[in-house]
Amino acid sequence: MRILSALGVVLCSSVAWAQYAEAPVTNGGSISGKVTYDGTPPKPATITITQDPGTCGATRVEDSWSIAADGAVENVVVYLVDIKSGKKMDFPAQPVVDQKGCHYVPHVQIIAKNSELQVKNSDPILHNIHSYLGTSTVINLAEPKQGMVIPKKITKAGGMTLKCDIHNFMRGAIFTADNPYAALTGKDGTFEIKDIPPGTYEIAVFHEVGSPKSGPITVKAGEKATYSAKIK
Ligand SMILES: [Cu+2]
Repeated sequence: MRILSALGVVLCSSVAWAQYAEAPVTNGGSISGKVTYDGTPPKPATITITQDPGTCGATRVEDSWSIAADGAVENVVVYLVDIKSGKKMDFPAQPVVDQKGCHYVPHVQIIAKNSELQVKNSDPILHNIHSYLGTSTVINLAEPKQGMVIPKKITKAGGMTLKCDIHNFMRGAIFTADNPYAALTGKDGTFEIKDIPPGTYEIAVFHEVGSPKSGPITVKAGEKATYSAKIK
């Protein structure tokens, strides 16, 4: 028995080694900053809607970029790539993506790896949500009825883009985090990530259509580090 339990400890710890481990953080640091558009922001196109205009509306302004007058970019995920331990995962246990008025609501969100995403259709028409992690399909669900909710466990980390196979103008994104150090920029392009154990990490940004970007960042105990990125 003793040998078996010792073996169990070895196996478990070798599995856990690769994964994020929760551990108390004392006197952690923070990272805050702002994401802005690099160059002249694109003028969003106005799309004429022919599929289900009664629910979706007759026209739509293309909504992949949300850029303020000063160039601030909303809905950018800023995250630490390589942190192995720290504060508790604190994203919702059952995150929801709703299809409402032919929009993904919320347009972009961060969920925890292995959480059970609740894919909801609030519209009285058929939607077929289709998500891509790079080029591979993760979610592909037809929901023909209003009020349907289908749970889908998301097991791979990274940024997925969302598209609807019925309505080609529907766009959005979901970022699946394997650690809690990820934040979404607000309308003013700013973000803050708190309670980070001191160290040097790789920080990266994900945007549904923008190019990814990353770089090193050093966080000191009890201090505020700054990270600002320009994306396009
Ligand atoms: Cu749709």
